[in-house]
Amino acid sequence: MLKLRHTGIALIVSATLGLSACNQETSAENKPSETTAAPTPAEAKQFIADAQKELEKLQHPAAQAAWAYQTYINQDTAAVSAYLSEKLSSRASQLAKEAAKYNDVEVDADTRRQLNLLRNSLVLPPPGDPAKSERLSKIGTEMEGMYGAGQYCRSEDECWGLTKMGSMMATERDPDLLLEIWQGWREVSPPMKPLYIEQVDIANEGAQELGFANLADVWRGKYDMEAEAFEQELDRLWGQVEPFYDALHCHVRAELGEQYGEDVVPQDKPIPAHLLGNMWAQTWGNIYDVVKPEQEMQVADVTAAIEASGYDEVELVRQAENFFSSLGFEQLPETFWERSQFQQPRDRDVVCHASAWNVDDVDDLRIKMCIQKTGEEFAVIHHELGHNYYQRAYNHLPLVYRGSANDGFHEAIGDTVALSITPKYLKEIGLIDEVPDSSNDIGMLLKLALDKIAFVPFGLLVDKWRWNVFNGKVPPEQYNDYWWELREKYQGVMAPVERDADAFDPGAKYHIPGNTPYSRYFLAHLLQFQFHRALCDIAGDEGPVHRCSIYGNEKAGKALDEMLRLGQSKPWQEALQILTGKPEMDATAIMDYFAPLKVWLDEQNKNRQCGW
Ligand code: X8Z
Ligand code: ZN
Repeated sequence: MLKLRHTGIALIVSATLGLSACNQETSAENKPSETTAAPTPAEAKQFIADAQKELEKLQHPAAQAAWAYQTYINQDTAAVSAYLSEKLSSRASQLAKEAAKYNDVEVDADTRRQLNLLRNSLVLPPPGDPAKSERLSKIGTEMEGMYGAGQYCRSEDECWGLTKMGSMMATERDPDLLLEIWQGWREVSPPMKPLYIEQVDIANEGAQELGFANLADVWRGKYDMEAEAFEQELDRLWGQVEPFYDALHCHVRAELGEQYGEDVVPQDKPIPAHLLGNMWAQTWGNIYDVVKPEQEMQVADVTAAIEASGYDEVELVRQAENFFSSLGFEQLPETFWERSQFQQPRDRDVVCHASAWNVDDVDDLRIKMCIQKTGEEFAVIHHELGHNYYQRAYNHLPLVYRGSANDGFHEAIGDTVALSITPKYLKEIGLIDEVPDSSNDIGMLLKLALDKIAFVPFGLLVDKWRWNVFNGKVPPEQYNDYWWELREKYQGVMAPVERDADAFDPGAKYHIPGNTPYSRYFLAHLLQFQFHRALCDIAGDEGPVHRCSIYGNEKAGKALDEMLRLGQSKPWQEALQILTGKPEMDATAIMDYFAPLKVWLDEQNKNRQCGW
């Protein structure tokens, strides 16, 4: 699949890459000749092979241009990137339409899977009309640039970018300052709203030309099951996690009430979104100090350990590479070190949001980050490398199979490895001196749950918002209200101040202007615990799963690689079965991992009024 963006998952074209201009004449040359006879299975096979060959050629320059743009945002890189991405996606869309010609041909299962994947491969399918296709590509590129270059100016000579504001959200505790930053960053998105509305219209038209009801059906149709069934599956999984989330929310709200006063944090309402240590209130680990147990607990402070070690950004990435090497994965190529962006450049705008790329779809692996030397970002480095190792593991497959089993798998691999960054591992690599004994486990579990369990409802609601925007149930005048309705309903988080009529708060989250589907992260947060449990079993670890590290275990590495190598060639259920022995996604793994914490939370919450 084409991997233009982070995970490279999105086949043909990543979202923002739109496309262009293969006009009708050009495409006619490539169309199979019109014959009256029904096409044969052999012709179907030839078609899908040729289609992939052609798209492979188009995607490399498009990915190079997208990389140039995202690491140096200016009008020229924007124009070239939009142009090449349009070439790619318009051709992919034409080929997807042509594939319909083989709908009734009796082909083997593998050919059928490839034809289906081609039809479903675009994130934003462009319509056949070249003007609309071009416009779609330009809009995507423009919104990405608006986000990347976004900043908040609190005065004429003091402007802050997202990196700075993100770290202030994590560490500042003055509620007025936090509110200023929270509101300030959201000034970046109102100008995106007209573009977003237009984009939804055009991409829906493209989806309809491919035979889908709308774009929501394209997005929900990538999971080897019916779109409706997929949505129900997400709700089922959320139902497994919800009681735990409610307990965590209850404890956190009570402690925030103590910290800031109950007039700032009312105890019967959702939590104001600016107090949770993260710009989007999606992970809460940064406020561990506010909500930690009263009883003194030793919890490894990875940020402090990194600071003490003196590691620079590259050394942190080397350390993460070393983990994968210890599992038996081949080292990253020299070009990875030469071409990646590890630090935010001083002299130009870039898209800082972390991503992993395989630019030539073979071995031109890179990450693009603006690394902060914190424990949180150390985990993100592993997350990104997980994408790179996955991309390399499936690079031998036909183009449409170069993706993960489902997109949640891609997002889960690096996180799975990062679950093995245990105190024992940190000691092994010399970052800490002592492994805290198990009487400290509740502290460790609480810190991690603030990231992993707190994230789950956010991971769910982002695409619930988008699906209902795409299918027209939520019209533009309700975009922002509906966003906050979902935030309150699922997360129990509310806007700290009334929102302006022109606010477009979803646009202040990267994946909305970046058009990166988000259900993948919801799935990944559950899958990573399934993978971790399975790998710890394979490694023969007999202790509690939250103390298990697979560092250095080649047997576990081999089992992981076996799944990665399948790419998207088989339904995800099969890939999951290969690693875990079961074909179902299942939240009991994350629940079991944090089980001791649930007992502790219930005890803390005994005399509290929970809920909102
Ligand atoms: O976007 C990402 C990765 C790149 S695929 C850094 N994540 C989501 C986010 O930041 O919102 C990882 C977890 C959720
Ligand atoms: Zn990712």
